[in-house]
Amino acid sequence: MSEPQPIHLSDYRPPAHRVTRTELTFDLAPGATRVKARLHLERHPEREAGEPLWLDGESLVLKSIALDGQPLEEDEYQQSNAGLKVHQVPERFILDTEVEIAPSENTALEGLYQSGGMYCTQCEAEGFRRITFYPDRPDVMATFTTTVIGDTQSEPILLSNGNPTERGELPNGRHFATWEDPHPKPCYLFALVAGDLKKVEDHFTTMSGREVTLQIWVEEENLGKTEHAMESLKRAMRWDEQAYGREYDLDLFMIVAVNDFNMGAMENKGLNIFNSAAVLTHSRTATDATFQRVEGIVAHEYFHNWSGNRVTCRDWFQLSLKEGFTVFRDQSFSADVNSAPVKRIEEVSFFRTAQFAEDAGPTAHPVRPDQYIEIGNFYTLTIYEKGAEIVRMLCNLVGEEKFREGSDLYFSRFDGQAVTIEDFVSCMAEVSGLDLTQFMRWYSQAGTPEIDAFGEYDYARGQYRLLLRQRTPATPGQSEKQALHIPVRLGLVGTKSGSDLTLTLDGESLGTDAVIHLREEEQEFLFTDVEEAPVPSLLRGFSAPVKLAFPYSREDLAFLLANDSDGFNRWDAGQRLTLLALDDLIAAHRNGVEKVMDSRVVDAFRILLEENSDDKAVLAEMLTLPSEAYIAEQQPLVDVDAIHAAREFVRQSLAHELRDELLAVYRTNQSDAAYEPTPEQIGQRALKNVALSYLMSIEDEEGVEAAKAQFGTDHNMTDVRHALTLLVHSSCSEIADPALKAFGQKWAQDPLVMDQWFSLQVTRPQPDALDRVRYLMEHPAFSLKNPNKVRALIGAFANQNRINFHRLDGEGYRLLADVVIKLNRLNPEIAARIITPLTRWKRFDEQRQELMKAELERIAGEDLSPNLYEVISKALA
Ligand code: 0A1
Ligand code: ZN
Repeated sequence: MSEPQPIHLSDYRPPAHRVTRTELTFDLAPGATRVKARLHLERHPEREAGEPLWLDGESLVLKSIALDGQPLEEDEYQQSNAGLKVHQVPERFILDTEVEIAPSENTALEGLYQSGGMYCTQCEAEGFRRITFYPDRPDVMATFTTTVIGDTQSEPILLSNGNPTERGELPNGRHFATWEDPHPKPCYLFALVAGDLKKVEDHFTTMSGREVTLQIWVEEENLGKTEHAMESLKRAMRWDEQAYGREYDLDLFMIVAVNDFNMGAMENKGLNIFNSAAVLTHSRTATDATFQRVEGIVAHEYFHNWSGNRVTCRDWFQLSLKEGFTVFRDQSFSADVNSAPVKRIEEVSFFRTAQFAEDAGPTAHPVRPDQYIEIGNFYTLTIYEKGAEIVRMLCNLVGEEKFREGSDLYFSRFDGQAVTIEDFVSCMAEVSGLDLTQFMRWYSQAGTPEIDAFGEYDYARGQYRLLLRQRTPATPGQSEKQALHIPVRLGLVGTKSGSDLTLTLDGESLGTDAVIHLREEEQEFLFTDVEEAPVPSLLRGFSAPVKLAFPYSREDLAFLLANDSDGFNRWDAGQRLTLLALDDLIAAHRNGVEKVMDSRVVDAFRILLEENSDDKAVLAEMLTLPSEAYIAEQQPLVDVDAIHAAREFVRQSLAHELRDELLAVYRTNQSDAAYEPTPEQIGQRALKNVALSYLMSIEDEEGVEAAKAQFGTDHNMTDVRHALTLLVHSSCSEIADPALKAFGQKWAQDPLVMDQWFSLQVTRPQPDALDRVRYLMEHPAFSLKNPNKVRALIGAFANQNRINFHRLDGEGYRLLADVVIKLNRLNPEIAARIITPLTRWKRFDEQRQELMKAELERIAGEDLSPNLYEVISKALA
């Protein structure tokens, strides 16, 4: 392995020179695009005179370079594979360069590349250096003017950031368009798109009465799939005005859909570029989950216009400054426009499965890392989701009103600047008067804190004593951990009354639902005037991103499931109850003992099914068993087969015991109303489909008929896909095979539906799943060059088909490693992501550990990209 060197937060210095204005001209050609850059530069006031000029640049062929109009001699500058140094420069000057790049060769999808017939860019984090020589760092902010020259025929549409100022014809069938972005921005927010695109247009009037034109640009065949994104955009724009007082600041806002994209979407100023999977929807092609995801991502990217663009990051260690805050903003938006309790359940259930696993693995890192080799590896659940949880805690600590005051202060004080996480938190401290010094440890300390809680009720005194103990396990590079400031929201639910008791702490009445602050390693809270024995409802709403253990009995949990006033904790009580039953079954499976279903779980589920809850989405979540991945997170050593067997046993036992109730729920929630992605309809479909899943787990005759009919009715993709998945995952091949084939033929021309077709096949539990992966990798619709396809086929198999990926012959691991080795050359960013399940090898039994490690070592023998080098060396450390 070659050894790329890490970059450290503690080494930060402002750049020696800054760019105030950037003028770019692109002359597009697939294999030889010419980029001319005119940079208006000056010495940074905090740096001394006489320092050389450094410009980042990778894979660029330099054609010319001139300083203040004078071509530079060869000894006046020095070029390396990382960039270009000009030895002597004046205080203020203009630098002109021209380089050549090859978009058609760019399979990494960073910088300027081609996706299908169109050109597009991805510059975050460090892609701009693959376009031209530039100080490619977020603390250099300039205004941009961009001229794009392309073919009139193949690139009739030429887009960039800001407002269009000029366009015209050129000789040889060429034309040009010029764009001006008046807002100073770092180059990672630069974007260019050119191709044969069609648009859907709408308008938005801002709170101060300005008219903004909204455009969504897509390939012609996708014109019918933009409505939901447009509606989501308008809702997000209004919401940001109302919730944060933030108004849009250009006359034009554009979204472009591209098929080849490494992530979900990108917040480039005025020109958001989206993975087509994160923007296109239609009731016939997209599921409810996709509709909701699109709404959230459209909002996320739009919200970045303030949290990220107007106020940006000083350096990439501060990534969570924009991402954590913006995720919190998009979560709040989604909660406001949908059902808030179900949103919170979905978020937390995902977080506890995936982010906890990251925190427990070899790539665990703080929300603000202090070092990295490749920043592309840090677009993680920790930076995004844990970052959002920290902002949520801040909001709860200072209260909603002060939080708004703090964010107003942050946006006004730092508008147009590149700042740090301290700058953000200090605004919150300033407006609230709170001391957030200890709280800052959340940003610097990696790992998931664990709280052990114990409670004791004293009948005679009417007191409840709650003991909380915190510890954070060691993570790589951080063996010592300090106590965190953990806000624990709680209630005490009276076992007689079934309602929340008044909380009196240190003589002060806190109401029936309050937050206590755990700051020490161990702290005792004594509640007085507690009139009846309570069951504590702890960490309501998941008030802190921690694991909390309390010695609940199954009766306690069934009680909370029935009585807790906090919807989130009701759900969590159900999950905890099921997990206890699963623990017993996992042990039974291991010991070869007969499995017996816990009747308390059956009773609890029966009550849920019979109770006529009006929030069907929440009910659907309550009826959903913890995933295999989440169950695995709870185990000290993961036993893949036992977990699968135990979970299947619970599923089937519930289906047998509650067959009639499930069928009734399925039937009463059938509807032939026209599809709408409303929370009500989505909840109803979710509930009906959960019921159908149970029935199909035992291949109940009427269940199978229902699934077949639901597929055949072909009403909307949510129902069709769900039914098809259940059939393909069952043993009913005589129904599943023709259905699968028909579906594949019908949608052969729609790449986003084909992604679903791939995923649902390779997640089937049958032992032929791996052969199907290999077979489908040869399918004409599959390509290793398209990240969506890699995720749909390889990612789905490795992450969602645990029993087959972890086969004891090691074939699953081998398959993933083969793909990673190919992607190492094609697309290092995707290679370093898709490998994740292999890096978690230490969590498994010895035999699997050996097999996984052997594959990691095989990959390590390759000539590794920095991305993979960083991940593999951590995994093998
Ligand atoms: N800032 C984007 C995420 C993003 C990051 C990197 C990318 O390419 C390497 C693309 C997108 C967001 O938070 O949505
Ligand atoms: Zn973001």
